[in-house]
Amino acid sequence: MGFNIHASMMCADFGRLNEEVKALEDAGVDYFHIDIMDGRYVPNFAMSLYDMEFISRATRKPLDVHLMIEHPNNNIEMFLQRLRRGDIVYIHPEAEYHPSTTLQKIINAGITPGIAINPGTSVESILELLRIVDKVLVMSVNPGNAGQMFLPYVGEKISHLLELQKSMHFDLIWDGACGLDKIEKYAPMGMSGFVLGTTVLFHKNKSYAEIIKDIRREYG
Ligand code: S6P
Ligand code: MG
Repeated sequence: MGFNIHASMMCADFGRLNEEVKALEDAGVDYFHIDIMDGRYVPNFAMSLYDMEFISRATRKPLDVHLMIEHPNNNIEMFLQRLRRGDIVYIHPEAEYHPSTTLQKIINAGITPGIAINPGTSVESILELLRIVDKVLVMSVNPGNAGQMFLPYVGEKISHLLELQKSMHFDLIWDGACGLDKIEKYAPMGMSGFVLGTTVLFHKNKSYAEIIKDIRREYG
């Protein structure tokens, strides 16, 4: 089966960010998930360009950068020039007039292109973009915060995307309120990655290494 674990770094302890990165890397996470928020596209501010750059330098693992910003085309170069081949950048199509132009910039920079799909966004409205991207981040909470409740109505859309994935060749990654039940159900169905935040990975009484070892042992 095989799936990737993405650590949601907005949930980490920024007072000891270097140790957090090392502990997560040693625990075996596959990606460092970087939530960038501008206070306009979403009603919150989270990580910055420089947090992203710091983490990129602190690890050899890839980053997946989730841009929750308005009109990323205006300044996407600032992100792209700080990233490496193998890193992923997801944009929100609703935040852009011409999302395909922005995705082309990501591709031209040698970075893996992705889109993030909000709970209220239909697959039909982004169907053409699915032909361009390699990664699709499917949001099961509204974007803007960690620690929210799973929105069950996204279940049907996820099933639809899992079906389309077979003929359109993108990878699906789960973002938001990801619990063990979601990994158990969706990994065997072909979900290729899970963003883990406060629901299972951060602020627990177990170490990152123990949590990730248990997940791999249970779900493959
Ligand atoms: C939400 C953001 C997510 C969260 C993640 C946290 O806007 O895109 O990546 O950081 O969902 O996980 P949890 O388990 O606290 O919901
Ligand atoms: Mg995210």
